This record gives sequence, structure tokens and C-alpha cells, in this order.
Amino acid sequence: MQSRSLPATTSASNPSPDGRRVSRAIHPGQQRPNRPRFHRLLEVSPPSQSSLVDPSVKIAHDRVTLSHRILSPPAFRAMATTSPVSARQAEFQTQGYLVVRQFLTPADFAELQQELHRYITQVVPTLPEGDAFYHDRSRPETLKQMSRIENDLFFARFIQHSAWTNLASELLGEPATCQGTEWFNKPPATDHPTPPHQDNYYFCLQPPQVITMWLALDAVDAENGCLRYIPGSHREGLRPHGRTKTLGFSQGISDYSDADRAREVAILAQPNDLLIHHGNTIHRADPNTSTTRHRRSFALVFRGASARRDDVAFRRYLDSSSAQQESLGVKNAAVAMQR
Ligand SMILES: O=C(O)CCC(=O)C(=O)O
Repeated sequence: MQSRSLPATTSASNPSPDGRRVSRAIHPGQQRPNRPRFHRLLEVSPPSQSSLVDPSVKIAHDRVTLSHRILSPPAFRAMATTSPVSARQAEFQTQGYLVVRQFLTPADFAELQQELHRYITQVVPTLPEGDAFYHDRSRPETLKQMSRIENDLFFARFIQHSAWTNLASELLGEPATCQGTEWFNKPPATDHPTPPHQDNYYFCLQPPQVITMWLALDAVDAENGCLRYIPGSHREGLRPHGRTKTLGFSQGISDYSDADRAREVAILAQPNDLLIHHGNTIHRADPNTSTTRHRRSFALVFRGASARRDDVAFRRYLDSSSAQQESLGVKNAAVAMQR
């Protein structure tokens, strides 16, 4: 992922339905407007208890108790945890991933959904192709991936909130800053798996002090393509990666085997559950086989202060990524924070 400075944006402050003032970011040149609205993208599947007890998959349990509210920015009241720092840090260091259930307050989660809806309906139609990928570009409801959402004023503030930063710094054991955001979707009945990969193959950071926080926006299970981690793989170095045919995921582990699959842990999640993985943790996801349910998530990447980019490796990755995009039909493949 690239370090990027924010382009100029302007914002208007409008009262929200409950009387609070919320920022509405406007991108330069953006029309404000009656654009087609993709309501299907915002339907949140109702929490289903049965998805938590699917016996066919192993479930990762979080050991974190969410408790008191912290803080301040009026539009964002995240929760803090009171569990011992050492417990979740130790779990993260051992497994290479951690699950925190119900990370945001319900109000914050609802606001995130609302702002994503605004972004998708108003901003995405103005973005270059490299920042928003569709399964089928002629069908807006098949939007499958977006990056650099933090160019929008609301999200620029949202990702700086201490709830994210504190957790990231705690898990990395050093000050951490957000390097970028992504939004992932597997629209219903679209055949795109997430290839097995390690994020730091793309990020090229040494030491690999980088994590991805992946917040579920829908109920996620085996049917709609839950994330699958290989516990402990973050301590086993980077595996060889090769070009994939999956738009948005340019590289995947080229020697992924049945032995790797046998070690996978499938993570079931409810909307607002936060999955965090280390940059070297191997993960993948199957396609969404549901014909009705989306599988959406909002992701933030945090980098520790000691991490430095290997520029040569990163250039190689960018060239390969942009060639892959062009081979898959993306015009003028701008180099984005791509996987
Ligand atoms: O949502 C997905 O399928 C992929 C997510 C991912 O690879 C990541 O967040 O690092």
C-alpha cells in the first residue's frame, strides 16, 4: 500500500436525521446528485445465531470483553476493551490473528453503514477504475472492491480514531498509523474466490510490522465466503506468490497445498465483528455461493513505526499488479493500494 497524502476535499455539514451534524465529503468535480442508488448493497443480513454454530467449520473465539465507551469525536463513539493487554496481544502473537466481537457501538456501526452508502452512491461513480472494481461493470450492484476510501473527509477522520489506533499499536507493540482503507464485497453468486495470500507480499514492509483490520458488515459464514486463516503462518516467512486471475488480488500463493488447507481456521462473523490479521498471516476465502446474500467488509491497514518499505520489491509488485489489471480489462490501470 502506498503512503499517500490526502487530495483536497471540501465538506458540507448537514444535520443528520437525529439532529447531529455529520460531515458530508465532496470530492473535487463530484456531481451531487440523483445518481442510481444501490440499495441492495446496504441490506444487512439479520444476525443469525445458526451461523455461529455451523459444525463444518472451526470457530475462532475472541477472548475480549467489550465494555466501556471511550471518547470524543462527536460522530464516532467506539468501544474500548478492558481485557488484559497481554492476553489478546499474546493470542495475536501466537495465532497471527485475533477476533474482537462487536467492535463499534451500534450507533457508530450504523453511521459507518450510512456513510458507506453515501460513498458508494455518490463518490464511487466519480472514481477512476483502479479505485473501484466491479464483478460486472454494467451492473452496479456487483461492486466488489474499493480502495483509498480515506480520501473522503468522513473516512479520513474515521480511521484516525484512537479506538483503531490504540488496538493496532497494542497488537504491533509500537505506535501504528493507518495506511489506507479497503472495502471488500462478494456479491451474491459471483464466482470470485480470494486467493490464498499474505498481505505483506503486497506491502513489502520490513520488519513486517503491519496488520489488517477487517470489520464484517454482513453475517459471514462458509456459504458466503468467510475468511480462513492459517494460525501461526505469520511466523513462517513469506511464501512464493504468482499472478492470479482475480481482479483486485493480483498475487496468490503459488504452491498452496492440501496440507495448507488442513490447517485453515474458518472465521464466522456477525456484522460489526472485527477480524485482525498480521501482514504475514496466510488467509483466503471461497467464493460466495449464496444467491441472495452479500459478503461485505470494511478494512483498515495499520503499519508500525519501525516498518520500512522495500522499494525495489514494491515496484516489482506494482508493475505486476497494474499489468494484471490491464489484462483483466481495467483501462489505464492506475496503481492503487492493491492486493
Ligand atoms: O475480504 C476478502 O475476501 C479478502 C480480505 C483480505 O485479503 C484482507 O483484508 O487482507
